[in-house]
Amino acid sequence: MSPRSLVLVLLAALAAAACGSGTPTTTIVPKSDAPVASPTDAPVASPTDAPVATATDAPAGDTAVEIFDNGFRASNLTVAAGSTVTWTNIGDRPHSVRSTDSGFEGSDVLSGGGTYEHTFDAAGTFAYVCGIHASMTGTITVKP
Ligand SMILES: [Cu+2]
Repeated sequence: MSPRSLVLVLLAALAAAACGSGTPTTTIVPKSDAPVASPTDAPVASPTDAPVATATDAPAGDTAVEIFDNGFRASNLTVAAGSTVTWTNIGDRPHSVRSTDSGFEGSDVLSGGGTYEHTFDAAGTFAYVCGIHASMTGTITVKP
């Protein structure tokens, strides 16, 4: 009787081990879904870049920058000399546009819905930052 009990214990242990190894196999299945999500994100990024390229190609004209919580979109914008750039705060928090190197005047604090515009006549690179959130930075590159 004792040897048979040992056999039963061993069989039970093997069965438990089999169940244990089966669980990780089930976990791998959801991981296969992750790569599917990545390709979905890639096409989304491409259309976002497209409008920026279009604005870059525009000879001269108004260009919009969105201020959201918390960042500038597009954060790096290239425009032609003579372009008027308009910043619009689409977020809920107050933000501002402060020239990093005094290259342009900059705005007061803009509450939600507030706008600020500046016409860039001279070519150059104009860095700016939110006067409230130092992590919010942007650059306007003006081409002649
Ligand atoms: Cu801000």
